[in-house]
Amino acid sequence: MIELNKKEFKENIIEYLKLFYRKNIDEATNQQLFHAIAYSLKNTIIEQWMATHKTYEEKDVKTVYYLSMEFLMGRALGNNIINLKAEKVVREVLDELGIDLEDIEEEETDPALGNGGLGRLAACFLDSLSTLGYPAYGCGIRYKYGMFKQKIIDGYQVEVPDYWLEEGYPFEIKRPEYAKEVKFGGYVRMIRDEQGRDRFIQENYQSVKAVPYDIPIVGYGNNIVNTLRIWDAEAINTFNLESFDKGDYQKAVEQENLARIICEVLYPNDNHYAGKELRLKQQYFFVSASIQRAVSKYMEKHNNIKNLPEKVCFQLNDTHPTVAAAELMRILLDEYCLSWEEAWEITNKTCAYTNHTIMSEALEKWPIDLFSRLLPRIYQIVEEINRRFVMDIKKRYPGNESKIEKMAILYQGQVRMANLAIVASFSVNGVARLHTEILKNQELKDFYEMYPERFNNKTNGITQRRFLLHGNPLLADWVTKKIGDQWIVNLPHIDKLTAFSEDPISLREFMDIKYHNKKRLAKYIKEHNQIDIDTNSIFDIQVKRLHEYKRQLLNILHVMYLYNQLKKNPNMEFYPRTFIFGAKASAGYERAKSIIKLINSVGAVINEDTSIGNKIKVVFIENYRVSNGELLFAAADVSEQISTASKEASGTGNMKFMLNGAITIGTMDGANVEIVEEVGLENAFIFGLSSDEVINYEKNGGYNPQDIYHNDLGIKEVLDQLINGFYTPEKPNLFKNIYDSLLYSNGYEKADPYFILKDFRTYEAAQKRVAEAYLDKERWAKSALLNTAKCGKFSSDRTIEEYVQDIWHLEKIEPK
Ligand code: Z57
Repeated sequence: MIELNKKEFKENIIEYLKLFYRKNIDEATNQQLFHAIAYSLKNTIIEQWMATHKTYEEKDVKTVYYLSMEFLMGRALGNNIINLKAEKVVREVLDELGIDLEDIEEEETDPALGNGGLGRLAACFLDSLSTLGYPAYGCGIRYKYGMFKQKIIDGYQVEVPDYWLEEGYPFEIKRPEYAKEVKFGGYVRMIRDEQGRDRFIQENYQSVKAVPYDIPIVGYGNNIVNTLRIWDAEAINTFNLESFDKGDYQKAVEQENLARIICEVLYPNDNHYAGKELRLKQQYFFVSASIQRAVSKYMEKHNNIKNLPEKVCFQLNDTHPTVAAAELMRILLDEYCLSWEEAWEITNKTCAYTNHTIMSEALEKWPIDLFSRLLPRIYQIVEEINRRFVMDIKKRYPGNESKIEKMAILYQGQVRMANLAIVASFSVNGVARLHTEILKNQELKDFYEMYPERFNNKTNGITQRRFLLHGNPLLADWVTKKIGDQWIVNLPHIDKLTAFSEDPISLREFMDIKYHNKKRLAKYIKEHNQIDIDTNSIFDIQVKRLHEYKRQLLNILHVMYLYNQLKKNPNMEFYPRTFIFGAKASAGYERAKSIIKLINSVGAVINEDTSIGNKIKVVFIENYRVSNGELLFAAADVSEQISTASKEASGTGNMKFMLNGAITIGTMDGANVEIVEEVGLENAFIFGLSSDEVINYEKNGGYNPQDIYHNDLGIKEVLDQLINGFYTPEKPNLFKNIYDSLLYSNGYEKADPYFILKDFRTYEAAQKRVAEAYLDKERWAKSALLNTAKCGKFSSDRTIEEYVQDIWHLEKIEPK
């Protein structure tokens, strides 16, 4: 076991401050201290990292390559200290130097190379892979600008570029020796080689140099460090100033430009496909580099490419990296001269695909002209995959044109990436039981019929190391005091807390901790929002990306409804409630941005209205991200998981709240179904249409929200306030778009496509049950505690063990 050495650590901090900044400890800024501390920690990490890779080489291990456009890592310093089990030593040293660790952690900007759930899942998976001792690489893009920073100005979202590398990132290492060339455009020429074989050569292309940067992923206390490898683009040096003709010069400039823009910025869309050419360039860029490198690394140690599947697995995180299958085919066909059948067998045994959504607007369908222009050789290969697949369909379903219509990869001028991913993979998985069932029985029914053995479920999970041990130290210490520290690496152990669920003293302690965390959040809100919130009120929190299907609108309409009630009846029984929202809207998603403005407008009115005696507050957390998420989960009483049933593939925020002892108010959607199964219906507040009901309505053309509007005065009053200037007197029309979306269909959408009015009254009733339940403090405490106790299933450690068992078949490396 390589451990952090106290004396060296302290000396290194002092040394680095001099070396990097010409400063003594007492002169250094907190930012400089952060860097010096991070580098000093990296010393130990590097030792473990090298040892890990030595072991991997000696054992000639099988490795999973997790290909993902997004890794939403969050801050590394605190997490690395925890996973190195170095907290005690670090705190001692920093104490001696008069430095506060929390202040230093605040200096790190969140690496936010992801949008939301999908990117954060990738980050949790890396943490679990290292902690469990499985050989893995995360492969992604080193975006220069990550997820934008959100400012709220006059209630509106304003996007500010996130230049996360501004101060340098201490944990990364550039590895120029592993650079790979990636080619775009041009055309394919067939030649006959000396052995008389047909060879395909890409000509007149543009290319960039993909240069990897490695970031260590430290396992918890086990001496194992895996790698997140993110690729940057650099210009290929063809700029020869002495002799260039016009064509070369032009091309050199174009190549430089391509290199400059390709990794410039993360597309800020979550669950939405925009069809931008640059996005496809990003996809092929990091995929080609990653696959080329994985194949070269394999061939350094093995002589037979045909055994690649024994040592390598590519997991495709959604369809975004699906060109991986065609890229691997290209390498096997064009560089290793395998036959199509041989290449296809290898590819099909090496690629596995995870589906994360059934939302049709998220499905990637590239126009063939764009795809074939940018990736001419890859397109040829996709054409051949499609040709053979269509033959298979015809053989299996003679004369059934509709099967081809639904399943072909190339159809009506588009490349359907999900179809390609399924056909090219040996495994297709959904991310929660309900989601996988919907895939099998509805969305991907035809594929399931053809390849039933490929389909499997992997219910998502989260890492308890970040979201409890790091994010909620008070609760973490309490849990450890009660049941020992096994839960840190074996979350199901946390069920031992059940024994305390009837013990009044334990319940008191549990709620005291919650109270402290609420105070911590209240302080943050005071500083950032200048709002005083009542720490005895119910903290009711909805934090996630802003999307109509997630129904932040249902939540805020209900707040408006409660406010109307209170205004009419100021003396009514009402337990004070703080409604907290946090959400980024994709920069081009107008409806989502209107909903943010609505939340802020409602907040501005209600928070100032003294006539309701501060019983309701509405807070919008600016720039919701991993770091402030940790504060929010720890402080929540109520977890809002209210998506339209069938739409949220899994959700993972739901699990983070549960872990921290918040009670879910939610629909039977995604992983909520399994959460309720674990904790019991009596320890959650479930409401709304079932996924079958929603799917049925959708099949039959929706429902008529007008009936509800005209028959329910409470709802009508709220909706009318969207168009009568109640919240924005100077701009009474501001929310007309929202009003219209709830009541009228247009060319694209049905009226109220997310069933907000349909579910309103059952939601309102569930919220009433919340309010009543909170009055019984002990009962509430028991429920909250049981949520923490019953969340063992939702560790990403469990999820990863299932991936390893069913898909990756990796060997566990025991700690040294
Ligand atoms: C994204 O964050 C998710 C799905 C997508 O297709 C894209 Br693009 C982005 C989310 C789902 O919406 C969540 O329900 C799920 O928990 C998460 O992916 C991780 O699987």
